[in-house]
Parts: sequence; structure tokens; C-alpha cells
Amino acid sequence: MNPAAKLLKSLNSKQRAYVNLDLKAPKNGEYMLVVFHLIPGEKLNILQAASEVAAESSTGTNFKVSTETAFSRELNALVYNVDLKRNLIWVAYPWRIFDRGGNVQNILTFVVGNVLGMKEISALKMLDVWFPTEMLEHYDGPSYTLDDMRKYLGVYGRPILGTIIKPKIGLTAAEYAEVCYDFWSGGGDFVKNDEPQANQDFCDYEKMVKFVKKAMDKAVKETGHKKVHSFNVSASDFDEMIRRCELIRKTGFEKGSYAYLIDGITAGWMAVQTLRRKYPNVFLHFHRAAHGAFTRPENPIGFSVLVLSKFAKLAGASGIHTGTAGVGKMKGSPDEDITAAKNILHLISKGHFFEQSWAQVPQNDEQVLKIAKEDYANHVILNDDSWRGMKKCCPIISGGLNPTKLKSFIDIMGEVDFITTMGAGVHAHPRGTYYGAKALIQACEAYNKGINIRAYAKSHKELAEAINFFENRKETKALSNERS
Ligand code: CAP
Ligand code: MG
Repeated sequence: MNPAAKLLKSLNSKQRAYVNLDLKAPKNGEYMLVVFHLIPGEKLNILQAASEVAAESSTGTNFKVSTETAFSRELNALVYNVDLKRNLIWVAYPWRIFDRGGNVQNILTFVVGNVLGMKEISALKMLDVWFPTEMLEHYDGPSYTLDDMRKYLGVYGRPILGTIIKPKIGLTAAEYAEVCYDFWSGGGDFVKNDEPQANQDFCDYEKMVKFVKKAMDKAVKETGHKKVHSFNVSASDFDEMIRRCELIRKTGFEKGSYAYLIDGITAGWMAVQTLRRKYPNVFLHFHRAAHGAFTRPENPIGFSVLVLSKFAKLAGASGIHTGTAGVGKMKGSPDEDITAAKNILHLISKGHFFEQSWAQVPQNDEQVLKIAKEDYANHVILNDDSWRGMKKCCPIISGGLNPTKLKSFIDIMGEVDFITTMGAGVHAHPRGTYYGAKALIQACEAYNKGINIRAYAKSHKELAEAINFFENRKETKALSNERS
């Protein structure tokens, strides 16, 4: 028997309606499942606090109300397991309580809304969430993916190598585009606006877009390689966000050469889903600025990087920043960041507590798979996995990285299917952005050839300078303008 069962007697009648430690088959497809770390507040025991969380995050409030009905009680979230030693609770949410039409914002308002502010808890952090196959088909999931970007760029077998233009803000539109050109001509694939870049008076948005196009055209012509720019379209309201998207689209960027970046937490989930639905053929880049308030390991109240990343995938992000597992400048760990990265990348992957299958056709549904196999008329279905499951969501690895750290991260990640963006790691190179890009490319070449970067640096000057600077903090001679 569940050791928490002895606490059942301590529940009042309202609380009892939100607990079922004998719930049969929580994975029967009816429920979205959640694990919280919970420390009770207000002298409650963990089961009392857990039932209050289940109530407030589904149908209830702090007292049993006379207006509830037999049907409304069917919609109660249910605490179905408790780990007294680790202060963990498992809650099953009948997912029919959520707004129809694939609305992610609504789910979050339920499960990490009021409950984070309740007096009945002193710690409440959502550590993992599990979506049943039956629920997945109601949510968009990613449309334009890293695979599409790879095809456009012709880049395989290595990470997409990117930068963020620095200083974070303060360059004019022309200066901004110059730095883009330097990075792309140095061999980089992908440039992003920084998360606060918008339409500041010293860097007019329209001019920035136009100059970036010129810089991209020049770099593509000179290098013979396609390039991508991720434009921050976060704005004061949806009309302005769409205006920026349309402006980019109408400046002549070909499909695949631009992405839309959204500050998903400060701009909000409606903005994320609006972009996913209006522009399914554009890479949707979810920047997670402000996520630390919820996800930092030392924060007792909030949710994990894994939970944020899974909801971003459900909402249709093509990629989301998942952290550098502590290799870079931000707080993080392999357990947090790599778990999140792998979980959104693969069709089936382990989380902290659940194994998530993003398949929409249950793997054992032979009948459907047989029909699909025989469905020659629509062979395209078999080539496009989206009918079978949610497409991959790309981990975007950024924050304090530089060429000397690339291998350390890849070794922890164990694979190269991600985008990495390095800001200072490129623009702080002693000889500037162009050489910083070259050093990044060389570090990746060294990795792919299985050569230690110090050995590789013996015949690659830009990498040697990067190692000197970033590892030994040895400033080399003043910036030289001539390009070797
Ligand atoms: C990185 C960055 C990114 C962070 C976000 C910055 O710049 O542009 O926004 O990576 O963190 O502004 O810090 P640097 P995360 O490369 O110069 O650090 O990816 O963890 O969400
Ligand atoms: Mg940034």
C-alpha cells in the first residue's frame, strides 16, 4: 500500500475528492500526468497540500462549494501517488478540462498558475509532464524543423554554427548588418537578433532588415553557402508582431533564409502559437529570456527546463534554448539541460519521471500502420513523419560558449543535432568577428576530425588565437584589420 495512504484520514471531504491513490491506469489516455516536488506550507501534511494543489489547478478552490455537480467532480485532478521521502506528488489531469483547439497557454494557467502562489505550499516545482498520445493530436507541434534548416543550408553531421550579434543592443542598422556579414563571410551559418533587439530609435527595424538582406546576399555570393538570420519579432502587440514578420517576408528573403524569434516567456504563449499557425513554413525560434525565475535549480517554485521545453514543443516551436549543461555562463546541469534537449529532439525519450513518446500513432497500432503502408496514393504521408508523431524540436545551445567549449558540450550532449549560438564567443575574438567565426568553424572541424583543438590550432591561427584568449585570457596584439 502507498505509505501516504495513512494520511488519507487527515483529509477533509473536499480534499478527499482530489486524491485517488488507487487510480487504475493513469496512462489510459484520459489524463495528462504531472510530477511536482512539493513542500507543504501552513502546517499541512504533504497529502493535504497535494490535494489543495490538485483542487486549485483543476476544478476547486479553498472550500467545497455547493455548486459543484456530479459531472464537475469527474473533472477533478487527482493525486495518484506520493513519495514521502522525496517530497514528490503525481497528479493526473483529465485533459478535457483544457481549452479545445490546442491552447498551451490554458494548460499552463491551470497547472502552474494560481498554485504557485498558494499559502498551502512553501515549495512547488513541476519537474516533469507526460502527454498521452490521444492528447498530442490536438496540439500543433513543430512544423518547420531543424531538418528543414539543414536541407536549406546543406549542413549535416555537425551542429548549425551560429552567433548572436553583440553588443546586445546599441549598434545602428548598418553596423549590425556589418557584423552579420563578418560572421557569415567567416563561415558561420546562422545569426540571431539578441533577445531584446526590437525597433529602437538608433536601429530602425525596417533598415536593420534591409541591411541584413544586403549583407546576407553578399556573404552567400562570396562563400557560395546559404545563410540564415533569426529575426526577433517580439513586439508590443500582435499587429506589430505580424507587421514585422510581413516586413521580413516582403524584403525578399527566400524561404529558409529567415527564422522568427519570439521571446516566448515575456511575449507570451499566444504569440508563440500565433506565429506557429500563421507561418508554418518558417523556423520558430523560442528564446526563453526570464525562464530562470521558474527553472533555476535553486528555485523551489516553478517548473523545470524539461517542462518548459516540452510545452514549447507542444506549442509548435521549431527550436528552444535548452541551456549548456553548465558548460557556459548560465546555471544548468546535464540532468536538467541534456534531458530537456533529448526529450524534445527524439520521438521517444526519457524525462525526469516519464518516458515521453511524441508519436501520434501508437507504435503498436498495426492496423493504422498497415493502411499507411498500403496507402500508395499518399506516399508523401510515409515520407513526412508528422502524421505519425510530432516533429523534432531543436535544442538551441547558447550562453557563454566559445570555440574552446564546443567539444565539451557535444561530449555531454552525445550528438550534434542542435543549433549553437555564440555571442561573446565569436565577437570577443582578439581579431574580431570574422576571425571569431573562423575559429568556431575550425573548432568544429577539429571535433569532426577527432583532433584535439590545441593540435588543430597549430595549423589554424584563428583557433589558436581563440584558445589563447578564451582559455589563457592572453590578449593578443591589437586588432589587425587586414584579412589573411
Ligand atoms: C548569449 C545570449 C543568449 C543566452 C540565453 C545572451 O550570449 O545571447 O540570450 O544564451 O541563454 O544574451 O546571453 P553569449 P539561454 O553567447 O554572449 O553568452 O540560451 O540559456 O536561454
Ligand atoms: Mg541574448
